[in-house]
Amino acid sequence: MKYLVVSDSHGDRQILEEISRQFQNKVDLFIHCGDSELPANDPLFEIFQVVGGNCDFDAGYKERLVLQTPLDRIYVTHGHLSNVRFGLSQISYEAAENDATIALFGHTHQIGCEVVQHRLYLNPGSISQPRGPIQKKAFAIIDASPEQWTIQYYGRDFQPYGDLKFSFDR
Ligand SMILES: [Mn+2]
Repeated sequence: MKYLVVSDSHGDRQILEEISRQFQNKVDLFIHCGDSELPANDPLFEIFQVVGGNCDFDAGYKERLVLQTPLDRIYVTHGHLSNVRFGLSQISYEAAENDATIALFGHTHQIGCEVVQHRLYLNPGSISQPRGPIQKKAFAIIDASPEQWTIQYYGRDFQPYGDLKFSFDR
């Protein structure tokens, strides 16, 4: 199963539209981790499962989502409510409470993924305003199998970044 994850587009609606068009029928799930700065009833969110971020003021957004797939239970939150700037301890409690195999978040605009105690934590970075040591505008696709997660980060040209591919055993 493939899950496409994007975050922190900050008003850049067009790239979300392009991503959804480019990857329709190629992934099983589109997820936006917040700070889209779009209205919560934007038609794009019939495609993307979305949460609200600290820059989303529309009351129609949920703060957290739990998505069930045949292989995973995916916890999604923007991250500001889980203090992800200060590490993953709080989000790990929330993910554990929800029996999640994957925790997705954004907020820091920094690309990152790791597996701790059989749970994948992933930040797709920002598709518009990257920060931190890896200055690349990015989104991620998680390819989930029963044994592994393989993560590939992509750029705005829909091409994979050769140096941003990761594989983890479950
Ligand atoms: Mn943001």
